[in-house]
Amino acid sequence: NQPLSRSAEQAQDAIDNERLQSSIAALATFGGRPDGGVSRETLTSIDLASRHYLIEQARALGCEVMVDDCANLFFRRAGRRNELPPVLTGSHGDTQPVGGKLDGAYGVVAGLEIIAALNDAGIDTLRPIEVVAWTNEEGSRFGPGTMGSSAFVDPSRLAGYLDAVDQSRVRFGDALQAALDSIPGVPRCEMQRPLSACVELHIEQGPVLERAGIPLGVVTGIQAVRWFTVTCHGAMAHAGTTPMDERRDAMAAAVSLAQKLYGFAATHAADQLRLTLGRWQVSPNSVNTIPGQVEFTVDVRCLDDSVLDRFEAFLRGLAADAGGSVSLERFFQRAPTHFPRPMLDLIQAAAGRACAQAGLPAPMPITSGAFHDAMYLADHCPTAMIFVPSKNGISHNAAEATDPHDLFLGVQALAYTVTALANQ
Ligand code: HGY
Ligand code: MN
Ligand code: MN
Ligand code: MN
Repeated sequence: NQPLSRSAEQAQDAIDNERLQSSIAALATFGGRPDGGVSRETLTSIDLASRHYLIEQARALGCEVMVDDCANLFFRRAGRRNELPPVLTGSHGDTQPVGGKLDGAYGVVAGLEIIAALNDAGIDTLRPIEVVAWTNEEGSRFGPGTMGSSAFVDPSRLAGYLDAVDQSRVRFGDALQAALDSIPGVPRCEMQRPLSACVELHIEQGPVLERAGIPLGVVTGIQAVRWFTVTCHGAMAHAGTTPMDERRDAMAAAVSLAQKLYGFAATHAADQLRLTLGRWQVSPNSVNTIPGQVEFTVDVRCLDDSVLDRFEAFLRGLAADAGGSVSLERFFQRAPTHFPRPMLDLIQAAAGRACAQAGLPAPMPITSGAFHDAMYLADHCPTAMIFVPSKNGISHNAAEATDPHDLFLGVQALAYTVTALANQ
């Protein structure tokens, strides 16, 4: 298989680090913040502007551009046998409300850099290669997360997403239609299309690789995740006149419920259960009115799904014991994902070559604490991920950063992997 790995090696060696770093910086200007972070929530006008920019970049590389019903953008480089299912790489284009330059964006830019490198080196591949920018991976503006990739894999999910609303009551379906209308010249493509394989390059967003001093991670899987909305119902009343024992204070109820959930998490620290009560909405949110309603979100994760079953039973028990004053909705649930061994072996070889060439330690296997679009693609085709370290393990924070050389190594590893897969 000399020609196969030969062109994979050529692709790896053709990655241009300077062009890569400047492409990352250019995409980061869309929603760039004074503190160095990026605020580019899904389908905002800033996100739509970044999509126009990516379309221009892809067209300048000779790519065909397509969009599907969930506004997932695909940038396609033809193969010798164009009718064969493509190899897909890329990631999500949206960020957290206060995000960084790399979460998602790095994988999209990496895909375009690989296409530029293949063009430079005059390498053609048997199969087409596609780079995707998924819609709404974060789930921070409209819940749940990974809407684009989950709908691509199972289009029947899209209808259930359309009525999700953001904090200003904008419907996802309306934002989606506006996004599609904003790129009239881009042809529509089918969802659930056959893919021969998918590889996503992403920052680790945690401290493991950095603490181990290892520049690349072979992602073996992704932990389970569930999201809930908990709503505590009380009665608005006057803060000054209402005796403490005559209140139905929704905040008092929410705080006590939250404490019980943190208590559950503390007793399951050994299972590495992770609990985040990230978004709170108080109504009427007035300094001198007893809250009539408090709604908060629950993000709970664990490698072991049975621990999340126990958490959910505990939470539902608390709601049931509250005599109708607590309502609960689960709006995101994903069991653990495991990537297939043959894909892990290929990534180990690809990443291993990049590290060896740089005189750096070999890649290590790592489970992802963050969820990714790849978790749904794994239901659709052979899928895997490559990680680079995050400085101080920080992400979902403006200070998110990765050593530029690690970013370069990651794209080299991805280039080998994608090119090898596109020649199989
Ligand atoms: O929340 C997550 O795990 C992903 O980074 N959106
Ligand atoms: Mn991400
Ligand atoms: Mn994220
Ligand atoms: Mn992701």
